[in-house]
Amino acid sequence: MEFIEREDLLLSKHNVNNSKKNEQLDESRVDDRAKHLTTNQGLKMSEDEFSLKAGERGPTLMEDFHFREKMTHFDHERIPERVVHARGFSAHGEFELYKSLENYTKADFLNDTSKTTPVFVRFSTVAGSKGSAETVRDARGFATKFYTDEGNYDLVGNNIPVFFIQDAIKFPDLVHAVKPEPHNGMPQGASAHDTFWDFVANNQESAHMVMWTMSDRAIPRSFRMMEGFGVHTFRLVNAEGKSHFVKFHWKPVLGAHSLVWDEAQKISGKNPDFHRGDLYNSIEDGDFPEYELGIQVIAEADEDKFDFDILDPTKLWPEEDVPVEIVGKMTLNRNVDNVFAENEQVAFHPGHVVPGIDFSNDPLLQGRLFSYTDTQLIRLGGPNFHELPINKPVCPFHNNQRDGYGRHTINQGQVSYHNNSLANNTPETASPEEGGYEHYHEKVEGRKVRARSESFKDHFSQAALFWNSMSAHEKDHLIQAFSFELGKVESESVREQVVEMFSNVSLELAQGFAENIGVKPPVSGGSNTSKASPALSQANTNFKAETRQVAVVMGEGFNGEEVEKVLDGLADKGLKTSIISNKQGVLSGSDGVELKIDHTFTTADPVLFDAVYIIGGKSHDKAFTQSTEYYINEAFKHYKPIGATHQGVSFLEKGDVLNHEGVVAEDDAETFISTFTEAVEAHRHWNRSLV
Ligand code: HDE
Repeated sequence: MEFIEREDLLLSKHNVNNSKKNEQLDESRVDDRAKHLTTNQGLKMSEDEFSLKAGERGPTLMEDFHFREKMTHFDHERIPERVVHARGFSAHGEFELYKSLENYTKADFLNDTSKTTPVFVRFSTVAGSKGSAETVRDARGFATKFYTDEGNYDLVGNNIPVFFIQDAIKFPDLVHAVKPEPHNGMPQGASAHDTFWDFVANNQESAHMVMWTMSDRAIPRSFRMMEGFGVHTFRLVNAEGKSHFVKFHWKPVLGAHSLVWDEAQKISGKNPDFHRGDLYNSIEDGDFPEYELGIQVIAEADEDKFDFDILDPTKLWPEEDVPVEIVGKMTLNRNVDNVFAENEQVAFHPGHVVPGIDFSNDPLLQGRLFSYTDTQLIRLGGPNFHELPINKPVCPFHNNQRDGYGRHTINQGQVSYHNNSLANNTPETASPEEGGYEHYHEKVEGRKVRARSESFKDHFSQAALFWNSMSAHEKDHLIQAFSFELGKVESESVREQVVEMFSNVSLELAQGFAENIGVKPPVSGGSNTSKASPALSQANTNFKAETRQVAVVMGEGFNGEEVEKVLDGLADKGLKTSIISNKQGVLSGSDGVELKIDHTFTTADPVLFDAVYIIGGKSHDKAFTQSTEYYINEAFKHYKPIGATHQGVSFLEKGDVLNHEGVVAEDDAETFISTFTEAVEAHRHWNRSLV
C-alpha cells in the first residue's frame, strides 16, 4: 500500500518553541498519519470495520481480541474531571527574566537572565463542568508550570487577587455552595442561585472576592486580556537565607479587558468555546499572548505595618502602597498537540517549589499544600502522575519511591531505601549549597487552637476600597451584576441578608440593587474608608488595537478598490477582519475586485467580534438589511466600535447610531483607517448613551 505524504498538513503550524521541555515532549509525540493501523501490541490489522463473527449473520466471537481491546480501551477513556477548574485550556510558552532577583531569591530561574524557562499555562473557569460554557461569570484560573533546571515550579493563581475564604477548611463548603444544587443539579457554571448567596451572606469574609466576581473581571474578553495573581503571600529567600514576603502578578501586555454581561450570556450559546478558540487561534496566527511577571515585596520587618494582615488571602496589597516591580515576560507560543494528554493530565500544585521560594502561614495556602496531590491521586489514578510527559521535570529526578499503577520508570539496582550502604547511601541528599531545598527557618510558637486571628476580622474595608476604585461604568456593571445574580435567588431572606451585608461595603451599591431584587433599600451603613486604588480599575489598563476581531459586513457590488485599501490598512494596524455576508462564497466588487466570505449571518454573530465595520453593497435584499441592522444594534448595545464607509453609512443613518461615541462614518480611506483603529483600541465606548 502506498501512502501519500501530506506535508501541507503539518501538525503544528508554529513550532517556534525550541525549549528543553519541547524537546522532551517530542519523545512522546506520535504522528499516526500515513501509518498502518495496529493493535496496542503492534500487530497490523487487516480489518477494522467488522467484528469476528460465526457466520455473516452470527454472534460475535470471544476470540475477537481486536474488538475486545478496542472496546475496552474506549470504555475506560474517561477520567474524573477536576472537582473545580474542570473547564480549561492550555498552551506552551517561554519565560524570560528581565533582571536578576538575587537580592530576594536564590531561585536559579529568577537569577540568571541568560536563561529562558519553558512554561505550560492552563486557564480555566472554576465552577462549571468540563463541557460548560466559557464566558460565564466566574473567577478564572491562571496556572503556570515553570520547568526549571532545579525542578518544576508551579504558580497556581487566579485572575482575581483575593479569595472567598480565609481558611482552607471552608473550601469544600464554598464549592458545595457554588456548584449546581444537589437536589436538582442546577444551575451549571453559575453563582446566580440560592446556595451560593446563602454561603456569601453567612460567611462574610467573602465580601471582597464577591465584589471582584460581580465586577467585569469575572467576564474577561479573552484569556489573553486577563491579569493573573498568585493570591497568597509567599516568601522569597536569598542565598544568605534572608526572606522577604512576596505577591506574584501577571500583567497582560494587551491590558485587562472584559465583555459585557448581555454579550457574555449570548456568547455562551453562540460559541461556548469562545475563550479557548481565541487563545488557540491567536497562537496559530503567530499572535503570541504575552504577560509580564510582577512582584510586590514586603520586608519581614514590615510585616505588621499595614492596616490588614498580610497572611489574610481576602486582602490585596494596594499597588500604590507596595509597587509592582516588573521582572520578566512570558510568551505563549505553541498550542497543545493533544488536549487530553496535556490540558487534562497536567497536575499543578502550589507546593511544587524550587530553592528560594517558600510559603507563608496563610491558612488558605497551608491547606492547598495538602489538597493538590490528594486530588491528582483520584483524578490521574495513582502516584505516578509526575511521569506523564506534561508533568515530567526537565531536570533528572531520583529517589526511593517505587511501583504503583502505570509506573514508567525502570529503576535499576538492588537498593530502594535510605539510609543504605549497598549503594553508598545514594541517591544522597544535597546540601543547600548543592541546591538542596531547605525550608525557611521561621520561628513558630503558639497554642493549638481552632480560631480566626483578630487581624483577619475586617471583612469590608478592602471590599469598599475596590468599590471606591471603580469608574462610573464599572460601578454600574457591579450594580447590574448584583441585580441579576440576586434576582435569581428565590429565598427572600437570603436576598435581604445580602443587601444588609453589602450595605457595610457601600450604601450606594446596596441601594443600587436592593429595589431591583425586591428588598427595601438600606438607609444607613456604608464603609468609613474613602481610600481608592486606581490600579484596580480596568479603565487604567493597557489599550491596544492589535488582534481585535472586526466583523466586516458586506454584499455584492461593494466599492472594490476602496474597500481593499481599507481592509489592507486595518490589517497593517494588526486588526483581524472577517468578511460576513448572507451566503458562503466570493463577493464581487464594483471594479472587478473579489473577496472571499469568511462567515455568514447564520454562522457568525456580532457578539463574537470586538467591532463591526459596515460596507454594504450595491443593492440589498430584506434579509441582508435585517441582518446588517442586527449587527449594528447588537454592537451598539455592547458599546462596541462601529465603522461605516460609502454604502454602509446609510445603515447607520437609519439606525440613529451616527454621532455617538465610537461610531466612525468616513469615506476617506486613510482617515477611516486611523479613526476606526483608535475607536477599536479604546475597547468599548462606555459613555455612549443607549437611550
Ligand atoms: Fe485550587 N484547587 N484550591 N485555588 N486551583 C484545584 O486541584 C483548592 C485556590 C486553582 O488548571 C484542584 O488539580 C483548595 C486559590 C487553579 O489544573 C484542587 C483551595 C487559588 C486550579 C484545589 C483552593 C486556586 C485549582 C482541583 C482552598 C488561586 C486549576 C483540580 C484552600 C490562588 C489548576 C486540581 C489546573 C485546582 C484545591 C483555592 C487556583 C481540588 C483546597 C486561592 C488555577 O486540588
